[in-house]
Amino acid sequence: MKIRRIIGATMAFSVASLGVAVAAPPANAIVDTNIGRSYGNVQRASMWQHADRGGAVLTTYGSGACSGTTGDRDITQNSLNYGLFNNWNDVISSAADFSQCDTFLFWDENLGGASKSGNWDGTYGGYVNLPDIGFNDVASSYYLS
Ligand SMILES: [Ca+2]
Ligand SMILES: [Ca+2]
Repeated sequence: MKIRRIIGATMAFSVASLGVAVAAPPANAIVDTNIGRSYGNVQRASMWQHADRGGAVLTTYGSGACSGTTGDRDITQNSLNYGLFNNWNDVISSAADFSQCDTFLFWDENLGGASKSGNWDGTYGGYVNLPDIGFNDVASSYYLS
């Protein structure tokens, strides 16, 4: 009789343990992401999940500095809405550029819709808070020039 009670208590404990198993991160969690590392290790731009460079960061790399003119596109990212970049669509809230690059953000994929651009030079800690310019959590593509 006594042994039966102990076994019963042990089984109950085991079931309770399963009930409080640590949950896996949600599938849509936003994580730090690098783009363009196959081209080189020169940081060209960083974009953050939250304002004031908070949360996860998306960083674009290239083989060297952007060219001195904004008449060309040094790096184009036509969509943040697929594959590796899925979680970054309509997420970016602050941004900074480096290595002579200027950032051009677009509301829609394929550089479509409304856009904002600037030389948000992060070399000495500069950045833009996108809520301040009416562009919070909307960017779906960008290019650097
Ligand atoms: Ca955001
Ligand atoms: Ca968008």
